[in-house]
Amino acid sequence: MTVTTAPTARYRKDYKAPSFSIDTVDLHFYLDDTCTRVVNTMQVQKRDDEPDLVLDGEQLQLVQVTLDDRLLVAEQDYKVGRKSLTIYNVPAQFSLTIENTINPSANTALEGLYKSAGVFCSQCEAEGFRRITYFLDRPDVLSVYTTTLYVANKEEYPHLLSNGNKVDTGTTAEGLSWVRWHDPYPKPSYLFAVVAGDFDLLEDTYTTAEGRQVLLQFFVDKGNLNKAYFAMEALKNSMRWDEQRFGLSYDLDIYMVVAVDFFNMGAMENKGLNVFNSKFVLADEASATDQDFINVEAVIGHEYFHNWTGNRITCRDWFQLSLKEGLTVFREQEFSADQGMRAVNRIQDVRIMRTHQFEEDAGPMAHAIRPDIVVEMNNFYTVTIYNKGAEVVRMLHTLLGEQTFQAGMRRYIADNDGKAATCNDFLQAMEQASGRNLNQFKRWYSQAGTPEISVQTDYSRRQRKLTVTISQASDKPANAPFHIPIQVELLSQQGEPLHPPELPVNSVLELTEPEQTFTFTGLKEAPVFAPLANFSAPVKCNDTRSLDELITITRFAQDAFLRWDAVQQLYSQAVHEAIAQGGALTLPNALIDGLKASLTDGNSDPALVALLLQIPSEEGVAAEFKYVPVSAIHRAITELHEALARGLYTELLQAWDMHWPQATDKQAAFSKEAIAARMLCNTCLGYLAAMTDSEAVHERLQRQFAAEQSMTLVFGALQAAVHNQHRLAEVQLAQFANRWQHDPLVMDKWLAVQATVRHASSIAKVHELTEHSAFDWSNPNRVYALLASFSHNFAQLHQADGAGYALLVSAIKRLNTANPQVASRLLSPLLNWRRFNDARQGLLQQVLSDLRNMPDLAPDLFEKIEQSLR
Ligand code: 0A1
Ligand code: ZN
Repeated sequence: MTVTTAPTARYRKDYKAPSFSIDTVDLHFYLDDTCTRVVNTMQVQKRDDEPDLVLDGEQLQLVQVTLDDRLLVAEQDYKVGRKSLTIYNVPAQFSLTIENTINPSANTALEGLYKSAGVFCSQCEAEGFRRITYFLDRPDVLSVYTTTLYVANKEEYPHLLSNGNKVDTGTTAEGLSWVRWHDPYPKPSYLFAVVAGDFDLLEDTYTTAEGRQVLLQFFVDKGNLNKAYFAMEALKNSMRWDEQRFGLSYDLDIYMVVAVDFFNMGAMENKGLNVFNSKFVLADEASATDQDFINVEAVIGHEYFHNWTGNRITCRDWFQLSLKEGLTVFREQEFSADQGMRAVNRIQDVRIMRTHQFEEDAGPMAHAIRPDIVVEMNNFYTVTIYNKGAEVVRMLHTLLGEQTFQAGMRRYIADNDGKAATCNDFLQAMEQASGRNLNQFKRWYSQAGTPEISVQTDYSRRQRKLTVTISQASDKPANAPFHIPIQVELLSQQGEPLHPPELPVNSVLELTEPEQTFTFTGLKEAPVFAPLANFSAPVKCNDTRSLDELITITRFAQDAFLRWDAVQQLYSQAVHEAIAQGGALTLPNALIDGLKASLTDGNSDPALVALLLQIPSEEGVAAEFKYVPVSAIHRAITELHEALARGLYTELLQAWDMHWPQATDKQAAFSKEAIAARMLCNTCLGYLAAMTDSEAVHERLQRQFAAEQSMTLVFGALQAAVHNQHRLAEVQLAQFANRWQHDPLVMDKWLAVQATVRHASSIAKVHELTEHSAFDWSNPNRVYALLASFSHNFAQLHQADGAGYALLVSAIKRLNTANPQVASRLLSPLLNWRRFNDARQGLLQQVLSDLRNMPDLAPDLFEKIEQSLR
């Protein structure tokens, strides 16, 4: 966990196949809070002429080692290092038994086996198994596991779980109860899991297309059963969807999901035994928002889809992480989209890319989706590996089309099932299925950075011809040109879609050169050219389109993303002008009129209208600047919010009133229509609450806050009041806390909403809330809700006096040894100091060097700070 010497980097190019295979693993866990005994028997085979077997192990107390029934002697037969166990001169084939102990209660890093909130739970990805026993803890060593769990007190731990099928139970002569599990599928150690605890259990079954009856089990904290039904439905939907769209069925007779309160990440796809952060399982209407429900469905799907893309076909080494994560995020996104809100989902995914991934790609931790160098693997569970990885898979899908892409998937699975594969194996399958050469496309895997495309159009009325010149440039000078699919729309001035003969049927232009020209003929007037429909590539677009063109696109483009994006361009132009001129922000009348029309016409999808009204975040605008003018951005965004609130006041009220009945319709509670109505009501109220003197607003804020049956509406009202510092804020905050103090997941919302107030008072508030009983330093969800939320409150984090930095840094210091993964997540927003003015640069460099000098600096933090300061 901590370092005294600088941790060393590992390089992708140094990959070497393992010298040994471990065919079977027989594990026995004698569970105990502070001294759990692990007995691990492995059947090992030599693969080359390496004399010694070197196993990974960290923070283990070794008891004894036996090789083929011979008790080994320390120093003579083996050596224990700080992070390894070396067995000298082993035979070609042997059985090795290692006995060691671990302390689950002291494990606050939540990696390996830990005990929290009365539950024993493991987390092995990426390199946590080595904190359980000595092993070849790398994803290309696949073994068949048998696991036996022993407990002294069966009443305290009625559920003893591990991967695969339960094969036997019993009681030892000493009175220990035990349960044995066997997983027939060879797997890497990172997919191993054990859980022991007392839970409520929700059961159901699913029959696969192949006729297999699968028992589905959800284990949740006592009293929470009624909050697990939605997740169960989501699981069954995922299983069905994967059969229908990808032709993939589940392969065991049991699928278990355990919801735990202490977890660093979202969830984990352990074979047959998923472990979930409880916030991605538990949901009911009174305590969870629509977005929470949508997230539950997405994460349940994600972990389920890993069974094929991750578990059956795993990664050869951790540099290939995006092989499973990018592909599985793509599958998860398609699953969510197929549930019915495709356009809304796509726009939300693009927002994540633009605000967070572009930022990461422009900072010191920028890495390709298949990185070349890693110090701490836990630092690479990033928006780049996950979300950009999914965008790269999506580009392949765009280039090949659904049918050919699915043929490529079938090929990939046929060739790699049961193996540890590489990103190149995936690309090779796609090449073979499509007959296309993907050599240039492969650069998306090896080159970091965000390409920027520029578009120039030239129309000749005489020739009735449009000439479009598209060029690409990279923010990383060494990059070679990318293969960029650019889906386009051509519109007449009146907004009709145009299909000149040169436009491919799928409307996708392929940019492969630094600059390329495309011509379109038979056009009797200058058309509007709209590139990057559906955000067909993760690139920036240097936009020089006129106001009129943008307005045409907002009104007539077929693609919802293009319409949304054109409005975003208009917001962005207004913000940039206000910043450049230092003056008041103005919005084009045509934009205001268009928004008024969308708010009041009954035909537009209210969810899309809500998204049109969503202005860029301070962070999003900052990402567009090489040098970030913090206070000017803050001022411009505040003005934009107020200008819309004032300019649209009447229509916002009207829209709220129009959608309120649908938003509160009990019959249609979770229909697409009701969700969309609530989205728009919340968005309207988010603006209206800025009109602090309006009685009409006051009344609606109260009415919506009182809509007890729907957390979406209650929290929407609370957020509107708090973020606008409305006079109702304090009383609503108090009432909300009073109503929900028993439910930590709901109190996380209460913490987060206060940490994201765009006002200088938020720093003192966050500080004060760290002392509140709803907060707990040892629980990652609480830390993320309060401190990670604050770390994205851009202008407050970057307060000129350094108070925001001080707040975050003290939290990072506190978590450095207790939970380095969580500490490392909080650090990211501080790394890009080069993009701020001199005073902030100085402050940031100071806090980073301060952290750098901490005794016992965790490798997770070390890697990021070194990258940032070099
Ligand atoms: N594979 C999981 C994510 C995950 C990664 C690491 C973890 O602990 C360090 C936990 C979960 C997923 O993609 O869902
Ligand atoms: Zn995943």
